[in-house]
Amino acid sequence: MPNNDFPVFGSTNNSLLKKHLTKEIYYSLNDLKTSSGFTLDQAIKSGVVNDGSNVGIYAGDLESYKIFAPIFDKIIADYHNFSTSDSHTSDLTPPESGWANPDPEGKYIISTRIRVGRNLADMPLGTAISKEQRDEIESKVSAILKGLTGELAGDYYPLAGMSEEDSTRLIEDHFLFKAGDKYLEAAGLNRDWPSGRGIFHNHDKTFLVLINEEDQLRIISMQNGGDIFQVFSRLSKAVAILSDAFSFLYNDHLGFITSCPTNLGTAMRASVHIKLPNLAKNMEIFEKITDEYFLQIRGIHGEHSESEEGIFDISNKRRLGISEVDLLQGLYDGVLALINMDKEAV
Ligand code: ADP
Ligand code: IOM
Repeated sequence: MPNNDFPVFGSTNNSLLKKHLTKEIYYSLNDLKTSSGFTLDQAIKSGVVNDGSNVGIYAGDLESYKIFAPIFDKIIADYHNFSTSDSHTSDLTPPESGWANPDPEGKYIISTRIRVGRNLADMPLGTAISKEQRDEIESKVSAILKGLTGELAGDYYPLAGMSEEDSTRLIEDHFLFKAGDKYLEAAGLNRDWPSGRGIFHNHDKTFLVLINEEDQLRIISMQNGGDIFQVFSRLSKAVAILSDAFSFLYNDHLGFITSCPTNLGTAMRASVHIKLPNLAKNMEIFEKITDEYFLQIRGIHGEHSESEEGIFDISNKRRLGISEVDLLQGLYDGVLALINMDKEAV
């Protein structure tokens, strides 16, 4: 319910929400609701109560991006360098030329992971969804996943009623949801926990789908080493199968629609866990290279975590207005530049 009070942000809050939310924008939008009943106060709660937010705003549905456009458009422009007249084109076809492994000797890249987010076209996003709708998604998506064959065949593990043994194993594999994540909690994404949530993974643990986390589907391909092309080819195959089975929320301006505006467009984050011992001692040069290639540095336990033992998570920062294939080319070029710089710094 709108409370008519302009939010008070903490002094350490550096979110894009705090940067762009003016009183004028707030008061022009705070009594509006989308058809799923989603309000501005719900959209911004995560960024207001969590000073560590990078962005701090979530959509409840596609309509949120239109009704609350005065704030979303500013944040989208800032994060993705993308204007209201730009359009998005997706390209998930692995290029015939492929990409060589940027670290053929396996000295730097520990693992590669590419994920995309997807949400169903006829549903509100997870922030505004009802328990019945969430449970329905789980049952439809898990049914398709259980029917996958070949390399993608595997098992589905619902969070509700999960055995101690499965839970321990999934935690050890770093596959389990971040239970109690405060950012998702404040965004309304943990309601009715753990009902409707679960994890599918193939037998080799190189293909995973998280159901009803920040997005309804997080489709993930990952493996040890730096073979970006193989990881992308597997992802592309899985996404094609799921796109035949479901209609996903998409439009020509914003691409694939996701609950967090950082993921709009490709909804893809392609990352390598990489050891750069020499660059780690000179973050100024490190960040100069990552900025040049539009890459983001995260810690090894994901967003909002720190680097450990000189290992970094390097991924594409932009996701909108540029295709999946072009983003991967940028990651490849940037990772190669980082490795070369680390070698020179010896
Ligand atoms: P997102 O799925 O939005 O990219 P996070 O940054 O929170 O989310 O990462 C989710 C999980 O994926 C974390 O546990 C992180 O350690 C793991 N992860 C990310 N990139 C890699 C990678 N290249 N290799 C192995 N694990 C990874
Ligand atoms: N996507 C999301 N988890 N993140 C950008 C949250 C935030 O820090 O604002």
